[in-house]
Order: sequence, then C-alpha cells, then structure tokens
Amino acid sequence: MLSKTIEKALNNQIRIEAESSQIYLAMACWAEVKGLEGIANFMYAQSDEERDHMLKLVKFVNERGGHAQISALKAPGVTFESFKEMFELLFKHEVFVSNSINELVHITLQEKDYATHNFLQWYVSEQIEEEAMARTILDKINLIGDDKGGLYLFDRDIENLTVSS
Ligand code: OFO
Repeated sequence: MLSKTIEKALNNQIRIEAESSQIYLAMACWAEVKGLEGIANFMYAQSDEERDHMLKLVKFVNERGGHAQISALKAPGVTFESFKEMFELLFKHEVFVSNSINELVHITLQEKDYATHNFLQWYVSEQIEEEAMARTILDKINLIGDDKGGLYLFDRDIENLTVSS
C-alpha cells in the first residue's frame, strides 16, 4: 500500500513522463516539417518511450492501492533555433528527469517504502542510458556544426542509435 506522500510523488513523476512525451513529440514534428525524416522518426520513438514510462508508473500506482492522476500538461516549445539547440534541450531535459527520479528514490528511503524503491531501480538504469545517448548525440551534433552535408548523414544514421525502452 502506498503512503500519501509516495502516491503524490509518483503522480508528479507521471506528469513529468507525460510532459517528456509531449516535448519529444513536438521535436519530432519540428524535425519532420524541416524534412529530416530520420531525426523525426527517432523523436517519435522517444516520445512513445516516454509514454511507456508514464504508463508503467500509472499501473504501479493503481496496483499498489493508489490512484494515478492524469493531469493537465505544460505545453512544450514547438520551434527551435537549430538542431543543436533542440538536442541541447533534450539533454537538459533528461538530466532534469534523472534528478527527479533521484529525488523520488530518496523519498522512498525516507518513507521506508522498499517496494517502490525496488520498482524505481528500472528508472534509475533507464536514465543512465538516456543521458548517455543524449550526450552521444550532442557530441555528434557539435562535430557537425553548421555543415549541411553532415546533418544529412546524421539524419540518415540517427535511427541506428538504439535505445531500450
Ligand atoms: Fe522517461 O526517460 Fe527520458 O525522460
């Protein structure tokens, strides 16, 4: 059974994962209208993954005697200065999510909720992977700089960057 404190903290994370999905969906749309199909597909997949992260939390909260809250979401930014800016925002957002998961893990220890603590370990590992992936992408984008040909090749190759869900 979840304590009210844990239920509230998990519901907050549900909203963050839902907002992450929207943020990446907006990035996918921007890349698509710019004609960069590979980046768009990659971001659509990221958006789907974030929705899965949200659903996993929703099910956990409901199964543990809580009630998952489906709340209003903050609208994401829909345009970007450049792909570099877009991927910088993605990286920053993943770091923000990692901090939020860490805080959640901290609360479970304070509350002595070891079941939720155990459940959250999957998110801890996932964030390590996602931060690493975002950093790899940023490194590549920084190498490319303003080179259009480089961006074209990057767009072709980005779908091969595999991420687990
Ligand atoms: Fe939900 O993993 Fe990224 O943010």
